[in-house]
Amino acid sequence: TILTRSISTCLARKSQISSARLSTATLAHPNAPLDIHPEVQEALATNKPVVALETTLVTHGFPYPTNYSLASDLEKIVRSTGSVPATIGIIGGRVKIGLERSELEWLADRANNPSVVKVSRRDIAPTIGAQMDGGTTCSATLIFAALAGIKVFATGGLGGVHRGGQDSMDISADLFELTRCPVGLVSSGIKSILDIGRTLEYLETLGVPVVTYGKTRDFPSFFTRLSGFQVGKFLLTSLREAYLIIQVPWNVDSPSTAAKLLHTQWQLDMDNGILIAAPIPEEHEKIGSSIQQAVDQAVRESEENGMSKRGKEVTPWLLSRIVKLTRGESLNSNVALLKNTALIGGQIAVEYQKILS
Ligand code: PSU
Ligand code: MN
Repeated sequence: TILTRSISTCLARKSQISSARLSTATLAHPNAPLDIHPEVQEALATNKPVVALETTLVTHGFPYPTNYSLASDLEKIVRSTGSVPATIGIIGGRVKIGLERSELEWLADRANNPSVVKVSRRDIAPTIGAQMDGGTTCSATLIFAALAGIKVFATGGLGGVHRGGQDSMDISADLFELTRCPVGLVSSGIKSILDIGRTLEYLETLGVPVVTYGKTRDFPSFFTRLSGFQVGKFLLTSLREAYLIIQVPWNVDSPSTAAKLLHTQWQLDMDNGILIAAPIPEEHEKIGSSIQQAVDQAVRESEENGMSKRGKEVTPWLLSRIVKLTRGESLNSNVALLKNTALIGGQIAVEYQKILS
């Protein structure tokens, strides 16, 4: 009991420290170029569930004005679960954790600022130094969520190992960032343009837990629910049952199980994130396979025309090419899977907060 008491004192102290970090005034560097929206600040200070949302999908993923309405809808969905949304981006060289409508509109309408930066970890300080605007990728969003003490982040597709990545070494910074940010990231897996098998191998090497969410044991394939890759060995919801079913991957089937997993990870001081992969809702499954053909075509084209060697431009180019090839159909699916992860993210954040209180 002495041991457990000292662990709980330690944890209590840790949570005090992290809640003390919540307002900008008490950040380790109080003059850092970072603003936490008052609503988010209040939520964090009073232990309300908060869900981080990224803005690369606004600045480089979707066209205007769909991107603006989508981002607002995602915030609404998070709210409907009882969580507070914190959409993260960079405006005029300041990091914003939680955006005003006008700020979101500013980032969304690229006519305002055609030079808006796609910001991953390496781009943060230069973007701020140049006082520019930026949409944060998963990697940058993870960093700022962790800094603010936000434990759940919902997005569509995580970056990963690109096809041919074993030669080009094009591996998204998103993967490594999950090793240093204690955040549960809910996504529909990784983007369809990537190499799923190698991405899972890489995440395994990095020690990032990967779990599927819901009924399927298959790692989702973004536009479709199945990829043929299973991610682990047994079922988390019932260990006993798990031993009876051989070859079933790690899987959680409820917000509370997912929250418990996050809690356990951090209770043991493993300060890395967890990838929670929620497949696209079933009604979008059918169209998914035809979209996947367009994906494969776009990837082939990018190899032929040299786009695949253009660093961070590759992903936005492929995504817009897929929109053209599918006459916009891929956007509908992308919206659907994003709304789904926002909902699940909100629910998990609520359950996580329940465990803490
Ligand atoms: N998924 C989308 N649209 C996007 C992205 C993902 O449907 O724009 C963004 C995410 O922000 C992700 C980034 O972090 O693409 C990965 O880019 P790269 O592959 O260059 O690391
Ligand atoms: Mn890349």
